[in-house]
Amino acid sequence: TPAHFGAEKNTPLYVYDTSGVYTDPKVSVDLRKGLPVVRSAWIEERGDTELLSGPTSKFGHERLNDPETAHLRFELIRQPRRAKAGANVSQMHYARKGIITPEMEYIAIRENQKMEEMRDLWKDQHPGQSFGASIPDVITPEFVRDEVARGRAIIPANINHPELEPMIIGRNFLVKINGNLGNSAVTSSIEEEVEKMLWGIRWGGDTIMDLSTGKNIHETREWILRNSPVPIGTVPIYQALEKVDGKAEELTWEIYRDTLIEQAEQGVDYFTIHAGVRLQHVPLTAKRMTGIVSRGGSIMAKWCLAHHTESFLYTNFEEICEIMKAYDVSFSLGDGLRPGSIYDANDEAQFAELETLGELTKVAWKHDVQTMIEGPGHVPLHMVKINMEKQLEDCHEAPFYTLGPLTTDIAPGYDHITSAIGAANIGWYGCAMLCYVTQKEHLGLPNKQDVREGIVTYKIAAHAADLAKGHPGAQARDNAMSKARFEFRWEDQFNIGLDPERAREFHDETLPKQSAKIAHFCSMCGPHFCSMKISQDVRDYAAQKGVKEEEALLLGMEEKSKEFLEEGAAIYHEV
Ligand code: IRN
Repeated sequence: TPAHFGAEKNTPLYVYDTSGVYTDPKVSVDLRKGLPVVRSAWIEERGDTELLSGPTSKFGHERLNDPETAHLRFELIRQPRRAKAGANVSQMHYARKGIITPEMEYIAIRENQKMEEMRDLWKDQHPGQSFGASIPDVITPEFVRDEVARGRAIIPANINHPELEPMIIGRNFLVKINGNLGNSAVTSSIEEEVEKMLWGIRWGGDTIMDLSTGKNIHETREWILRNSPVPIGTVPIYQALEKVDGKAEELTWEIYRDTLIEQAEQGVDYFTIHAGVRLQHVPLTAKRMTGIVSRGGSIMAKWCLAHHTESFLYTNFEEICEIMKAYDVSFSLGDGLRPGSIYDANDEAQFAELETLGELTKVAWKHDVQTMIEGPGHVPLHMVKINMEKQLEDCHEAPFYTLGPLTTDIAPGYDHITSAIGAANIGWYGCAMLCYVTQKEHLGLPNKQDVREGIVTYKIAAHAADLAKGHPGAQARDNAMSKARFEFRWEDQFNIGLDPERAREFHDETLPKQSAKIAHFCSMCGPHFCSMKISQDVRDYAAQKGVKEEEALLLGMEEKSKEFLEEGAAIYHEV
């Protein structure tokens, strides 16, 4: 083995952790009181915000006095903040002024993964081959600031979400994943949704979107926000639609605007806003196989057609920016016209909307409002790359955030896989965040187990993309795992993996005894055919005889293997 991989040298492996304090055995969180407000001092010391006079917004205040929802109320009422008159509190605003915020410093520490060391190791094994280009060896706070200032990365961090552990979304950082949850009119309760959020971050969700559409949307969101260390995103048009009893044509700008303020005061970190669905785009979907499949997109298309007028999201975009910068809510410009089938992929409607999103990005940036762009959907593999290229060009390198994409339509029940294939590819090409799709997609609301399966599946896609992009830190975990595998350190293999519980469970299915945890084989090949074991024995034999590995193979393989087979058989029979 190369010297730096020596058997005794197993330095600790630090992994990026999204689970907050929940996985710290020394801490217990009372879900009715919420997480400690770790970010408060950072927000307050900037001196650019003030507390709102009432306990919460007008709408929130009404809810507080509503006896019908009293039993759902969050125990702790936190007074919301807002930017002082005329102030812009966005991270982008600070970045552009050349100021490094504590959030940026935190992110720089978080994103660093022994990168320099990893790059050296890689060069050792692949002399003369180039490594990832745009990602530096060390992520400095200045690099974070610069990426945010250019609009190439965003830090979703509402000033009313002090429980947040800041993170960054951009293509020169680790690829992130989002997990969706939320009740619908048909099923699920607040407890279940909070539980799903905790579960989602436990397995590695970098952000969580609360897509609740049923009852008690406000209360559900409050519980989720107060207990979430990761950014929370929403689609405010869903709640606005609830306020008009589901009748899209009755929506107004005023109802929508108040919903934005209500959610911004609660602390939502990013909003999906389908402002790219313009009246003129709707006819472009007429020839589609599956029409408009975005929920927000279809609501806005219906409103535009019913009134035969331009979308109020588009016409009021500047005012939306004013709200965003008063709380530092980031835009996630929605892809309301994304394709809903392989047949509709990359059509005129989809790309017309993308161009509008690029135009709106410039408006948002004029206000120093952080912006990312949502993308498809359903796209066959050979059409994935062009999506990334067009997005970079049309949207001026604002981060891309895609839903999969699903690379085929024929596997209901397995859409976490059909989509993770597309996600890994688009992540490799530069997509900054991957929105998970669960195995329940197209079939029903995901439960807890679906959330775990979906998140882990997407962690795989994101990590595969990091490796392919040549992210210098990404390989550390692979190296640690490979080494543990080669050295038959079973416990380490389980723990280094993305889902230790499942790995242990699968291993123990056939070899449950403790003695098998130190055995130099598993039940896949048995003791006779373990290639890793044979290869390691060759190395030991070569070292012992003072010969090269190739010679050792010829010299003593037969004799040695006989010995090991007997030894292995003894263990195998015992277990
Ligand atoms: C991500 C990329 N494109 C869409 N998404 C997510 O899909 C979006 O952020 C939201 O979580 C979900 C549903 O959005 P629609 O159906 O309202 O567009």
